Amino acid sequence: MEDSRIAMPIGTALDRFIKSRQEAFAFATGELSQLLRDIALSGKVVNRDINRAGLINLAGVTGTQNTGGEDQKELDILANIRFSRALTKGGEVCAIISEEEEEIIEVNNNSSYIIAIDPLDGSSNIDVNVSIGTIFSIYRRISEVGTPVTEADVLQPGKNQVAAGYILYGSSTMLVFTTGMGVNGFTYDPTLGEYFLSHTNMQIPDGGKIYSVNEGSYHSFTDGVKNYIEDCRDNGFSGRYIGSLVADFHRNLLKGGIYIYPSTAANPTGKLRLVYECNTLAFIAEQAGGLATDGVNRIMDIIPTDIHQRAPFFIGSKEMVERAKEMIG
Ligand code: AHM
Ligand code: MG
Repeated sequence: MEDSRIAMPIGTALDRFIKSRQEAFAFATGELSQLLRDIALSGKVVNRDINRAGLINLAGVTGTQNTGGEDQKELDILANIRFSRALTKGGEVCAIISEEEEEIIEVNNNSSYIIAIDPLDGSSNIDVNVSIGTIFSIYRRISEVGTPVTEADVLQPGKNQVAAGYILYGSSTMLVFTTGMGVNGFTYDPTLGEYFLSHTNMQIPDGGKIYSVNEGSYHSFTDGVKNYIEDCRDNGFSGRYIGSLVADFHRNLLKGGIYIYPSTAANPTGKLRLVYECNTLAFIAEQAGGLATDGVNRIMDIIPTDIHQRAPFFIGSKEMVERAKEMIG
C-alpha cells in the first residue's frame, strides 16, 4: 500500500487529493470520498451565504433556540439546512447528528457512515464579521448496513472516528481535515471556486506561548484552572480568545497554544459538545501531535451517553495540555 502520508504538492486541488487518498485504501468504496466532497461543497455555499449575510438580512437572531437553549441566528439555521440537504441528497450517511437538531436525523439505512456536525460554530460572532466555522466528525456504523441506526452507532467514542475536520470562514476560508493519516489544510480560492492544498501534514508545536480562555468567567473556575492560568501569565504567555472555537483552535494549531473551556457556574459540565466539537478537534489535535483532555480523561476515550452532551475541554500543544492537566488534577 502506498504511504499516503507522503506530502502532495502545495496547490493540489482537493478533489485530486481525495482521489489519491482513496486509492491508498485497498477497501475504499468511494463513499467516504464522496462524503468529504459533499461537505466541501456545502462549505462553499455556506461561505457564500456568510460573505453576503449583511446584504441579504441573514445576520440576525431568529427568536428560536437550539438544543442547548442558545439563541439561533439566521445563519445557524441556514447552514444547518445547507449541510443537511447536501448530506441527505448525497446518500452517503445513514444518520446525521447536528447541534441544531434535538433528534438524530435518519437518512439512508444502506449507508455505512454517521456524521456529527456543528453546521456553524461561533454563533456570537456571526453578525459582527468575526471568524466562524463548521465542525464535523465521521464514524463508521457498528450495526449492519440496511438496518435501522442504533444507539451504539451514534454514541461511539471519539477514537472510533474515521475522519474529522473543520471549515474556517476567516480572512480566508479553509478546510482542514484528517482521515487518520495526518492533517492537511486546504485554502479556498473564491475566484476559482476550488480548495487547494496549502498546509501539508500539519503539526502543532509541542510547546506554545498562547492561552485561549474566556477570562470573564475566571471567578467561577476551579482553583486548579485558576492556578494554570496564573502559570500562563507568570510565563508571559499571550492571552488570545476570539470566542470561535474553530478560529482559536486553528491559530493555536499553527502557532502552538492551549484552548480551555472548563466547567463554569453557568456551564457546570463545560460548554462545548463532546460529539461534534470536542471529539472532532481532539482527533485533529492528536493527529497533529497535540493532546485533548477533559481535565482527567483523554477526550477521545469518553463514551458518550447523549449526542448533545458537553465536556470540559483542554486542547492544544502537548506540553501545555500536560502541564494544565498536572495543575488542575
Ligand atoms: P456555539 O456552538 O453556540 O457557537 O458555542 C460554541 C462557542 C465556541 O465557538 C466558543 O469557543 C465558545 O462557544 C465561546 O463561548 P463563550 O462566549 O462562553 O466564551
Ligand atoms: Mg457550536
